[in-house]
Amino acid sequence: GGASAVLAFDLGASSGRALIGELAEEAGGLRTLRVTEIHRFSNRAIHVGDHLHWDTLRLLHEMKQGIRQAFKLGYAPVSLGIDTWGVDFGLLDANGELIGNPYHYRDPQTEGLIDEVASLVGREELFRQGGLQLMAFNTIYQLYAMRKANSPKLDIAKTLLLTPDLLAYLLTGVRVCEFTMATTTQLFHPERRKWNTELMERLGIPPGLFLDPIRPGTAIGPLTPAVQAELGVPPVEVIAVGTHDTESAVAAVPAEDPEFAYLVCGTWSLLGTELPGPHLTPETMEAEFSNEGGVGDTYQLLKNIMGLWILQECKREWDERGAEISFEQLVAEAEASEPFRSLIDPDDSRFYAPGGMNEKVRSYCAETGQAVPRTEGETARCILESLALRYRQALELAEGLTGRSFMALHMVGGGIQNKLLCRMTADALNRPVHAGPVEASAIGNMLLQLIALGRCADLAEARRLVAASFPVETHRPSGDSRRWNDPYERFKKLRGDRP
Ligand code: LFR
Repeated sequence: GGASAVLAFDLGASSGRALIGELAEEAGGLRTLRVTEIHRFSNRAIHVGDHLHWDTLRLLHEMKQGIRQAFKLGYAPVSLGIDTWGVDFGLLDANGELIGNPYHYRDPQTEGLIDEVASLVGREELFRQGGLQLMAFNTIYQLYAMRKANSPKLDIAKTLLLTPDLLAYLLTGVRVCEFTMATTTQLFHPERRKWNTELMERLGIPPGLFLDPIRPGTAIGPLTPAVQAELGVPPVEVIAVGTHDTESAVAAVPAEDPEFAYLVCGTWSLLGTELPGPHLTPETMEAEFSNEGGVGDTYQLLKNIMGLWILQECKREWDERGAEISFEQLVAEAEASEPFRSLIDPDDSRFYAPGGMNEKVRSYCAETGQAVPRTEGETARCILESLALRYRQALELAEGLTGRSFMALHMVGGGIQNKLLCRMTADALNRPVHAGPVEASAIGNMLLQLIALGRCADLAEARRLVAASFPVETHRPSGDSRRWNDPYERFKKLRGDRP
């Protein structure tokens, strides 16, 4: 019923969606969550001069359409939550106005800055004080790039708001900083659980920009009177959920075993396990794992893997050339192609920037003395097998770091619609893959709203609700997983024994 509906905005790098969640009482007192998508919109990176930006105002507009639609359809949500990708931000001036257009994390401005900042601070220190895999898009490097460019924006900025907090601010007028996103900046000290002001000062990043983090599941405030009037809706409460999409997705993993392994599968692949606190050993740094703050007082020890981005970019090129190959057809052609003909290292830095992806895959294969993919099917097969092998490596690393042994892998997110990838992963790992739910980020977003509203007790109860509400498909290893062993050795050689 309408009284218990919540609205989730889940924004990804290529699209955003608005979904309604409704708690239903089933016979026998069992409660389930019903999810309905009510609005979907594209989100595109926009090149402007030398920079790559997000179209933030467009996103705000589409979110307003989503709110309007929720009421038009009669759901009357009591609250809404927003989750997005990590690391990106907007700056507000002294009058509370947005300064310029937020940068996209794939903007080339941060190229080479990992090494430059490491030479100032030291790699070990950076890891110990930030907890993250050193990735060029981390907020720390974006701000350092702006400082190096003498960006006047940085001089007039009063407040930094990470993307979900920025969008919430544009709807409510209230400025907050939600914890899970704060931990993606590399400027938040995982042990002290405080902003790392010394590090900011060393890099010329103004510490005054950062607000004290609030816990996921905290109410921010109602829609502003102006937004209410514009949309003709009542004062819906905006709640800070686990606003980093990865953390929302992990919250929605329907695992019974608390020491489960997961793979959040979308544009990026995040493979990891849940811990009560950060894991900041030298081995973790060597293995290039991140410690990201999660919901429910957790830390997520995870590896960030390039993910389906490579295939999405190849497909975008094929579409632009008019190849008109559907996703299903592509997967079918991949399946029909020769196995293990060529492999790539999905985390090779050449695959990071948008554009020319087919050529990048071909040149990678040629340079490493392998057969060059000739068709869409062969290219897709190469990418998917390489991802499955990378997942195996990451899972083994996670076991080594934590001493846990994982009997299975939970896969969630849009990427699991690619069943070939799920099956390949089960074979590569020689362990069952439990796939579901697809809408994990949006569901996790709703769960934190339900917790904030007192409709759900805690994370454990929330996960039981997911298990009761959404199907999980188990992909078992096909039986001849051994044929993945030689390719795995080949794959590790390609990576030159890097973790
Ligand atoms: C996934 C994700 C990852 C983050 C990447 C860039 O959508 O949020 O967790 O590393 O996007 O922000």
